[in-house]
Amino acid sequence: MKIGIVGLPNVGKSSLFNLLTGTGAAADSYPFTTIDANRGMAPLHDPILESLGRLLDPQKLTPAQIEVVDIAGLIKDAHKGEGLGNRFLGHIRDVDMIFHILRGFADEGIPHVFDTIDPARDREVVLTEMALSDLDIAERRLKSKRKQADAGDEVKLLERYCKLLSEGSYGLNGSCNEEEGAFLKSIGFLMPRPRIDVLNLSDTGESPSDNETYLLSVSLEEALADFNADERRQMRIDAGLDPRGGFGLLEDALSRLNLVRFYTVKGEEVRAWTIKKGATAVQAAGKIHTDIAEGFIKGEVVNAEDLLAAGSWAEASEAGKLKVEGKDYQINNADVLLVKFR
Ligand SMILES: Nc1nc2c(ncn2[C@@H]2O[C@H](COP(=O)(O)OP(=O)(O)OP(=O)(O)O)[C@@H](O)[C@H]2O)c(=O)[nH]1
Ligand SMILES: [Mg+2]
Repeated sequence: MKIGIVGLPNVGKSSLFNLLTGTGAAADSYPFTTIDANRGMAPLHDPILESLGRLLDPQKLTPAQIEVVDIAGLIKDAHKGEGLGNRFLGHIRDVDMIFHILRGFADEGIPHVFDTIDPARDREVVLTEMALSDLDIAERRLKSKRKQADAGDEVKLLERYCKLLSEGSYGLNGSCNEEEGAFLKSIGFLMPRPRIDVLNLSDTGESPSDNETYLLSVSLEEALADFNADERRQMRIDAGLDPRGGFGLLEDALSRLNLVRFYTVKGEEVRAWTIKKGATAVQAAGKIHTDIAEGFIKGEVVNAEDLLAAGSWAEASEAGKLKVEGKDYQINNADVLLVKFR
């Protein structure tokens, strides 16, 4: 699973990428600092993993990660190729979900492509480019498909989408099922992806009353690095931001991507993984290693919450919380899975 960071130039995309992945991609005060996409892995903050670490005391605690792609800034007419727009839009085809960064911070030293700070206008500009790119694809395809007798369903789907997009309805996620979304993506559509709009604010706290966007200040997050979790939380609240900061954004992304976490304990390592909601024990085993899935005999499963409440494996087992499950067992969020395999 990959998340793409999208937005106008100079809005803080690479700064957010660095914050989430802990890397040092170039972030500078001129537009188009990023041309080639930056790719990195973002570790997922995980209080349950930390608690398992305290209980089991392994040598190594490995959080789950998600891939993040920092894409070059989009500008008006990107869909016509303006500012390498086609190439940059192309990077979006490669991701499963979008963080759309809107600039809410004012700073005279960091030029805005439209000179003024207006996140609602910026949102419209970027989403319009993505929608126009989809409409171009749809119109070209409709021309040929309308002549085909057996393409009626596709024509209907494309027409329905074109109507939504041209009405400026950008929250397309709910308006198609998974299969339709997968088809539209396979022909190059950009919009049928889960998206979170992120407003990158200054740290001085004048947040808009818009509950659709995730309120974050990348510069505040950078300044908070040396504070403890409670202090960080309080300072975000004081600044009118989401109290969870950058990690909360990833947490919301997991839920939008329908991912759950599970844990494995092997030797001296306790490790967190993500997997699609509804996945089975053998699919989870396959994430760990294909050999483990192929030789799968059984899984021993205890939910981390139960294990933590019981205080030890033995007590969890005594309380009947440790269960033996087969290949088809559906993984629940926070399951600890011990696979026996050939
Ligand atoms: N004041 C302030 N400056 C920020 C904030 N976030 C990023 N910046 C600064 O804004 C400038 C642009 O940030 P980048 O992260 O490079 O922005 P970008 O969107 O990746 O820009 P391009 O790659 O050029 O499209 C840098 O000088 C950052 O330090 C913020 O929250 N507040
Ligand atoms: Mg950048």
